[in-house]
Amino acid sequence: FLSKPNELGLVAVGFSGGQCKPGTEAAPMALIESGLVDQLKDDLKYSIYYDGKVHAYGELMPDDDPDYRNMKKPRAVSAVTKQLSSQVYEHARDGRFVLTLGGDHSIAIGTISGTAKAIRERLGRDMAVIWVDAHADINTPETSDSGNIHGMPVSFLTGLAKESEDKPFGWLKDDQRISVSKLVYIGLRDVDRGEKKILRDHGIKAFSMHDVDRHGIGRVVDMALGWIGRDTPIHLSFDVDALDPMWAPSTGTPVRGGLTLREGDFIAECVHETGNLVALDLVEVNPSLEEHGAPETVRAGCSIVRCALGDTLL
Ligand code: B3U
Ligand code: MN
Ligand code: MN
Repeated sequence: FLSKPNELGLVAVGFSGGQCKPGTEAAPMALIESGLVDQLKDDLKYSIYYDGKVHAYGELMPDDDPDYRNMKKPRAVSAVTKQLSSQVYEHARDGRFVLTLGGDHSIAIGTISGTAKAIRERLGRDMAVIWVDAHADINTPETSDSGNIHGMPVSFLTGLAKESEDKPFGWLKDDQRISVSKLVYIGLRDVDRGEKKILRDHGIKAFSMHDVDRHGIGRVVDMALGWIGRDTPIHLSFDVDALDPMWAPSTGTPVRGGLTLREGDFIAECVHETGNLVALDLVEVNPSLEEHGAPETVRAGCSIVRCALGDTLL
């Protein structure tokens, strides 16, 4: 699917408006400063297309951003993700792999809509999404208790939540959406009641930590990839809180009982091995929380990215 398999478009998104805790805007720089880009260039031999900026999208911030349909900061998140969507789209349209460093998980509204559209145009195919997370992030504005949009991106991306043209997220069109049948979760362990109903009602494929315990990560990944099917382009959206707080403590909503770092790396390695990966998001690293654990969390994030991009143990 990648017409230029060694070309990597990098987008650094310093945005934290999809939830209430400041700090995730500092993650892209922390990941880059810890040597990630140099490793992708020097060790994994990618040509990197990067504008050298961490985008904060300050120019897009509305003066006034009242709650709408129970969403917090709807206009800011809508404007940022719309802009990000076209940045990601341009890389993917040109046949590059797209790596997006977040930022909170609301930014996936931008990244996935951008790749979905580009892949449709280039290949006439629907893309699959593997969502690795402690949370399902599939609340609609109405089912969400928190109003935080980072808990809603999947509902907008699948069309479970929609808006009219002139409203926040009204820019999102069908050619930028994904099908619920092409969505697979791994790592879930903190899913709201309303979200459980959505997953059930739509028959969405989800592997919780219970499934990882029962079958082992090897079989879970095989089953997830089997569900997606061969020769389907894959966008991997990796929330660092999928990892146990032991490995990734510096994140907004840590949940105990998560994946080990090796299990996270293994998922990334296997998805790389399919040869079908077209884009990766790494989100929710927050270096200002549990600061003693921030270097560890950043290292874990870098490790996931390297594995997804083809780093091997041997
Ligand atoms: N499901 C809750 C909590 C949450 C979702 N994503 C994160 N936390 N990181 C919500 O706010 O929708
Ligand atoms: Mn998430
Ligand atoms: Mn999460």
